[in-house]
Amino acid sequence: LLAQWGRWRAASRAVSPHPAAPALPPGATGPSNAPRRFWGSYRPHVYFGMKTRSPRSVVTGLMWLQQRDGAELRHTCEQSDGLRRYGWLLHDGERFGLQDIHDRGLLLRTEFVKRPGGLHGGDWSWRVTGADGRAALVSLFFYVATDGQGELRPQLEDGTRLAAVTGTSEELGDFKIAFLRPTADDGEDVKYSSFHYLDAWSPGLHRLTDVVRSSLSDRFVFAPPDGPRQRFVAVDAFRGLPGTAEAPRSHLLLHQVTLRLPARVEVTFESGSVRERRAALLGPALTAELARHQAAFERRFEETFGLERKGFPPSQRRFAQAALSNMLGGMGYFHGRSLVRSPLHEQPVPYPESSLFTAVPSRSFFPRGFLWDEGFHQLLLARWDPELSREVLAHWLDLMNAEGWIPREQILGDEARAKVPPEFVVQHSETANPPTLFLALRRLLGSAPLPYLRRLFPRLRSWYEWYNGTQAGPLPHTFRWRGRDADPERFLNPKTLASGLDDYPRASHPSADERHLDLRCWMALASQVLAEAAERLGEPAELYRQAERALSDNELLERLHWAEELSAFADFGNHSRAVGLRREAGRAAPGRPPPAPRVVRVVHEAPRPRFVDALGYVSLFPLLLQLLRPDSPRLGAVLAAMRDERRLWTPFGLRSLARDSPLYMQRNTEHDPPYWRGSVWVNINYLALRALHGYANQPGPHRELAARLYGELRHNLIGNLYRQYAESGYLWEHYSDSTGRGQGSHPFTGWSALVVLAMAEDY
Ligand code: 6A9
Repeated sequence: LLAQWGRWRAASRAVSPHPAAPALPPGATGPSNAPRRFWGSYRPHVYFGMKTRSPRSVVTGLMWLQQRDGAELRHTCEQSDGLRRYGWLLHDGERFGLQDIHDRGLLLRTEFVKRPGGLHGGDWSWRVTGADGRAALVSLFFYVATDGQGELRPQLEDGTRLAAVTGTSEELGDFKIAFLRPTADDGEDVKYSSFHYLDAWSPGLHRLTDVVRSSLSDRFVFAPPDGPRQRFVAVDAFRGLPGTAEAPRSHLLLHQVTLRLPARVEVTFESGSVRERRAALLGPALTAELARHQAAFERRFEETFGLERKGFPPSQRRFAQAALSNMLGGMGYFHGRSLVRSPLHEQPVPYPESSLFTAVPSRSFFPRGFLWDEGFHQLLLARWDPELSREVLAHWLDLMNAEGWIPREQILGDEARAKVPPEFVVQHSETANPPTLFLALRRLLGSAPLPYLRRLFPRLRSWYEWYNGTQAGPLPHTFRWRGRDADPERFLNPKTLASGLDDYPRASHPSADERHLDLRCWMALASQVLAEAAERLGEPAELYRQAERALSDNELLERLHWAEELSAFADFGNHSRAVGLRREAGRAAPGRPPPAPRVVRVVHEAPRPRFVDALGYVSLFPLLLQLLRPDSPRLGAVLAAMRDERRLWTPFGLRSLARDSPLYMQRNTEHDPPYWRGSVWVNINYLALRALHGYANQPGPHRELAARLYGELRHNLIGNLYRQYAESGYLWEHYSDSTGRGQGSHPFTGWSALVVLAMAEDY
């Protein structure tokens, strides 16, 4: 019985919240305590939309449709839309933003500006300006939708034009959203436009596109008095979603304007609790507000990063502004439950309901929170707005369970869930991810108010203890990522998703004897930062200092991780240096059709305990996190490997795996192309620059070499990211080590936006 009780208790701890007081006091992010950040563009997965930082927020959004054959309704950011470019060019993370969207011949500019006042986050206005070289017919759809609570009431003009929506909700009180008549640049009404509206219910926000799509009819004719007639598509009656039995949850009111461009449409949100309103935020008043915010942004950008001072030309400064702005404009507010599996659960179980305010790696492909990405994001955002960064950090720490674990990928709510294939949804409660929040915390420590730190501290300590307790390695002062791929026969090298470096080569045969160098270095950093935090708070710090000393002891580091045969630092484990993939005919069962051939791993040399013969990002960790002493006898070899073109050096940045490494650019299965096996990744290159800058500024035998590498690497990285942006319109997830071309998902203004800090030389 006791054993059973113990199991039950352990299982329930996996999905129980951490017992410490939350890092964010209750209500801290609501309209009374943080009115300036209540409304925001916190729906990074749509091209343009806003919501409030509340669990079941009323949302607003934009869709559009070019009225020509084969054109698609645009709404959520999809790579398959093939947009030439889109993203926030200016965004201050709080009050104002400007985005350009290039869709075939169409250019849409979306702008918003907020005006504080009242008790519910104030007012805001939108302006959407469209231009099109071919004066083609375009429809813009503006919508308001509820998410399980609140009430919306359509205000019709002439029975067809949705002129406004009035409403009430738990977080907003009373409000009114007005859709103004389209105007030309000079503010005059456009000559002819056509209006339609939709009033429908959806099973949830994740089905809004479907609801609109299934309400479209092509029976309409655009008939301006002095122009050609044209058939077009508009919302008609909602005919229901085929095959859904889901109960209605979202009330949707949508206003469609169809017109020839150029034209612009403005939308105003007015909060019922704003008592004295000077004038509506519209027309010339809106133009003036937008201009004022734009000027303030430019000034603050220069004060913060000094790129003009450093001599960057305007085009490169705009690139850097866009990188920062799209990270800020990509911030989301998510609410829901993760799905978690612990070793004690047979089935995944729901994690406690939680809210997360976070930046995201990619608005199109990964519009949700990722733990180790966030530490990198906050290196940049902490410079722009330390208070914002502190809030994000606190949100993440409040996701901790009773054991001290934070789930790696945050898929919260129906909209987030709808983007992820089911096999990727479940988070495993033994799986870690690099504790990069410590990286960000170190940047914030100096200016963080003590009461804030004090609230964070118990959680930081538990998090740290969780790593020490669950990711310990086979020997003292070693560490091992848990949760490597379970079925080694399926992969050339079983992946280590926990490390963040997914398919980076590790020991070929996962075992309890592995020692992972990157994790060891991350733990040295964590110990260091935790010690600093403890000292600032007057808490006992000696244990963390001891750990820091042991983990940064260069002799011990060498004994555990220096591979003489590689002349590099490395992982250790049960490893074969000769593995390959082979296509095998499936074994036919009698009387059955022959099964498809499958690819299996073959091991040509028996594995044995040894260092892993991979030279790449992992080998650099003692340098990346500056644990290697400037006078270390190994520093020269590490720098040489970095600078060597047959190994890590490329004209575009450092590649992830040496060109002469056995698994360089090898597929992991027939379906898994190489990922961290050669490409240039910006987060690690940023760490490399930071470290080189550090070594260049300390006395030591390699000081000059470090300075030279620093200059060259910075030049290469910035030059390539800028070139790729200018050519392709995007920042990318990673870059080809042979051509420099952007690869993977885009836009990716998660850690690739660290290029701004590299330009600013802000480490
Ligand atoms: C796949 C498919 C629409 C992989 O940037 C986020 C992470 C990094 O943390 C990690 O280091 N990316 C890197 O190796 C992207 C992970 C995406 C996984 C989800 C689901 C979605 O299909």
